[in-house]
Amino acid sequence: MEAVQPTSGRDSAYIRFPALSMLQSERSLIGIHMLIAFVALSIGLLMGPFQAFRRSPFVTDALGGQGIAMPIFSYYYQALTVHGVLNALVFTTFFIVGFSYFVTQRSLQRPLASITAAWIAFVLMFVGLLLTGYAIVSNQANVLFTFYAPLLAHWTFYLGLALVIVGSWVAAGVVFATYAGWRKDNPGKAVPLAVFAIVANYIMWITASLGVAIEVLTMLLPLSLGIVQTTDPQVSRILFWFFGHPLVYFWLIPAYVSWYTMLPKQLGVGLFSDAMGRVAFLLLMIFSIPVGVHHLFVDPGISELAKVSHSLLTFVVAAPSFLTAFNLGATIEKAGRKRGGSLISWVWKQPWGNPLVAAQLCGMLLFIVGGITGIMNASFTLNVALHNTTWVVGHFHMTLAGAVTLTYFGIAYWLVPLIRGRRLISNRLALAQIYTWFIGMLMFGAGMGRAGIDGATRRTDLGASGVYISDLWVPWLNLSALGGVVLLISSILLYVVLVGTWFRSTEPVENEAPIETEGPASSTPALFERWGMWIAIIIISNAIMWGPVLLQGLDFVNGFFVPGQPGAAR
Ligand code: HAS
Repeated sequence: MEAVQPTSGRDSAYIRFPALSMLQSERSLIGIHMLIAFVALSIGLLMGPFQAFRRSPFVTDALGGQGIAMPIFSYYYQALTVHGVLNALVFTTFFIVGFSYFVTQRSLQRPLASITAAWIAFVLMFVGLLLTGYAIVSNQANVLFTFYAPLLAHWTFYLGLALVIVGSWVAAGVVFATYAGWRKDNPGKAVPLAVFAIVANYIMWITASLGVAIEVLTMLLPLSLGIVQTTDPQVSRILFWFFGHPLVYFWLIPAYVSWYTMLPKQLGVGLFSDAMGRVAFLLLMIFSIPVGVHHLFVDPGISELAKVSHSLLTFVVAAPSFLTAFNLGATIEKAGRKRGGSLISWVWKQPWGNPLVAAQLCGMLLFIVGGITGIMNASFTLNVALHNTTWVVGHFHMTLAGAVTLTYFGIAYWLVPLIRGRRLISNRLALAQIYTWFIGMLMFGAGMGRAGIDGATRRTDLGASGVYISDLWVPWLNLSALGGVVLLISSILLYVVLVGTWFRSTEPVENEAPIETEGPASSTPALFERWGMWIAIIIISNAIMWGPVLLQGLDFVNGFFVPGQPGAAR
């Protein structure tokens, strides 16, 4: 692996560890994103097990019928907002932006197009985080991470989130400009798959976040400032979920980057099919937005036609993940067979003792469960029964808290040493952390999912009343709490490893980043990188799939989908 050559004056402050091939300027930038991400996660994580304990009949009974108090944040919904916002919005966004810079700079072997713009993006996001944090800590924003109307927060909450989004747009601009520079210098070459995926992710993200930006700027911020006195919750929910579903793929795609482009290197084999990977990323980019009505199946102000068509497209957006399962399954099997595995034994012939690999493989196993439960959610009839039950909580702890977060841990376990220039403090502890997370999340997800089938409600402070509506929930909520204990242990281990690596590790790092710097050996169709054409398709498909929903929400067209019926009932 050759070191990146400085190409301009600003890069002459060259790296302390040339073998690591990361420019010093980028290293600080990426490092600060990781730092903020993991500090935010440390607070967000702590709230998780306590949510589970508070819902557990066993814990409540042991405390004489009083639900356990939440740590730091006394109010249940405040703690739940901290948990959701810090884990699902702050940790992910800072991690993804930092990781995207790393992948782009390192994979394209060139400095970021503008380090100044990247720092401006960081400052915007950080100031946004402080504003949002102020609103939550001062108990003025108990609106959860899905912050649509009619719940209302202090204006600093919305302004903060708007700044985080604008900051992420600037960050996307830096990545696009770096890619454009590479494209100009490398005509006819296919860009490495990792950067292809990052570019697709940001195109999707910018399109999707327009919805929430409009919601915040035209509805929630004016309302919270008292500029307007009323708002329309249905339109607010429509704009939120235009953004809310693609948001989950914004989290997922960086994990896929690791599975597609880094895991094969860590396993010592090539990816089964690079072209199939590109198709999967394009499909995710196009189909992740026009499906969001599946979060609004029980809303009265949405037509049945919109619900059915978004439901059908939700099955389509699962297709790239099926392609991924096939592509990665073949790759992992190849690696297992190379290690002497046969028809079945390739499964345990993987390096399960390597925390970087184990994190990703365990993440994949959880994603099988998360994927199946997601497809069940997409079915209208099942959704009506499961929506707003703890089943959905089980689903997203298998996907986001399971597959995605475990993979981010696997990435952090090589990226933090690389940034610090020191080896991971202990492979054993890291491994214990990964497996406890895997087991704890399985227990938690199984408990939540099963209780949800029996109708256990999500987003309700069961511990406050000490009353459990159904005895059927009891064993499953207790199982979730047990999962919470295991996850608490895992979280402590995570910070022992990360903080220990940062401050106590003394051995210089030896490993290279597991990242490709070349495109595929075989040629891929130039069509794949015709971004203008894909963006046009995204605009047209969303105009078709969301336009009528929004018009109906705005009451421009009464009964657009159901002629003769009155407009949205609110
Ligand atoms: Fe979801 C609700 C449908 C994926 C996150 N989802 C949520 C919410 C969150 C979330 C946070 O249709 C709740 C939001 C809220 O608070 O209200 N979801 C889906 C579908 C998919 C899906 C169809 N979701 C995700 C991902 C998430 C995520 C990814 C986060 C990262 N979801 C829904 C629906 C709702 C919903 C409804 C609304 C529910 C309601 O009523 O409120 C699909 O994309 C899933 C496709 C995945 C697969 C699995 C592929 C498996 C792979 C692993 C391969 C394994 C290998 C084995 C190779 C088809 C790729 C390796 C071998 C070894 C030896 C290890």
